[in-house]
Amino acid sequence: MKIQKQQVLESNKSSLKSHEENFDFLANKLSKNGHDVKSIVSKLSDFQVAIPSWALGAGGTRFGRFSFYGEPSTLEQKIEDIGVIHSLTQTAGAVSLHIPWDIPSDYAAIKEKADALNIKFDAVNSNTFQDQPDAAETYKYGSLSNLDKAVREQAIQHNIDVINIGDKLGSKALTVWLADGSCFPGQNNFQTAFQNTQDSLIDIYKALPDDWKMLVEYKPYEPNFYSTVIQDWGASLMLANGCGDKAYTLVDLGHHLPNSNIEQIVSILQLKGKLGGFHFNDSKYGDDDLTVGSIKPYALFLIFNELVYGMQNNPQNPDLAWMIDASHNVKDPLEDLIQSLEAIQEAYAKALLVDQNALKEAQLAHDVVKCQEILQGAYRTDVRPLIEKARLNAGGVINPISAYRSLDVRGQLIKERGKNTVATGL
Ligand code: LRH
Ligand code: MN
Ligand code: MN
Repeated sequence: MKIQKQQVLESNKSSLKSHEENFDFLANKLSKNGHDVKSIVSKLSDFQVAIPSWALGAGGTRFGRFSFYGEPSTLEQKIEDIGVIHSLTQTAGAVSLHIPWDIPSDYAAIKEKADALNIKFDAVNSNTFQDQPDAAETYKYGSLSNLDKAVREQAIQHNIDVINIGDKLGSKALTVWLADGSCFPGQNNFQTAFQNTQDSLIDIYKALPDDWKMLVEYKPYEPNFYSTVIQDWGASLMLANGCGDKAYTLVDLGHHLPNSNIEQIVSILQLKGKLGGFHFNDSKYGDDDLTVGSIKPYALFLIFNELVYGMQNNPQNPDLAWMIDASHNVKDPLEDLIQSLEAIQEAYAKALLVDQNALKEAQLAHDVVKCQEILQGAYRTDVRPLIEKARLNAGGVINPISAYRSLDVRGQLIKERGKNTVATGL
């Protein structure tokens, strides 16, 4: 399944006029208020988010999984699906692979396929949270933190193998997320587990090519429910600092205890030049991995407000690896990803509307009401015409969900792949 240019043009025909009217109205208003609309639209067009290979099939929970049919079962098919999303949205120009779920059998063929669809290989993810069928050692009691040297060595070697796989594809970052921790008090010595993890990460870091980054992801709980070795940004930052300049903290929106001030976390990490990557999702309770912006869109906007501030004011922080880390049971996964991309673009566009100079002045005057007015004024703006324009300029469709439906993408995928497909991964 490949979306043709002609289909994109066809799909835009009916809504072009009303889009132009809405855009002109908004652009006029924003320009009068001093905004550079052209630059905002071009920033939106440039913004690309990686799609993880595990989000293209129905996710499921440990209680059950309900297939959506026509799901991809090979890496080629996963890249084709991302190609569909990218053709419509022009925002999903990258894939993030999880090894060993997605080891390419033919590197040249995979690269060629991705190139043809304009898809880059973003960060590669290692997996030491599951035992592999042919593995000599088990990760039941941890991987990089394990008390057993042989287990640590196996986990270190796996991460080095992942770097080598990513290198062949053009990836430039390794994301390490560990399930390591304990389920009961006394099970682990916290200091030993942390020190082992640091030493193991340093061994992996030594194998990192010069132009690569290592992204250390944190998460407070699950699958371990008493302690997790890399439980928060502080632990991640300490480990990254212990490795060196190419190691950074990765923030996953779902990996915080309730009510954590995530915007403050990303802000301070950028100040220190140590925010390396970002996993988008939304949640009501824990690491729910729900569609981005579906539960707390204002929180997402506040986070983007800090990210935009950081992108404009913190040259010490590198460009970020953006990725959607969502998956669930009840939606067509491709529609869900399109909705997530839309929510990300929306929060980004609104954050670009925050008048940073006015905000600074209001802060200096201790005008708390004005500060809130400035943020909420941006948040309350309906920015969808800007996002539509950004998509149109880049060659995408005005309304990706309705185009996806009117082109009957899922129906085509079922025709091609059959009903009884099972996506590999989570
Ligand atoms: C862990 C996590 C991590 C994994 C992905 C499958 O909860 O967020 O990023 O790689 O889920
Ligand atoms: Mn994640
Ligand atoms: Mn997660």
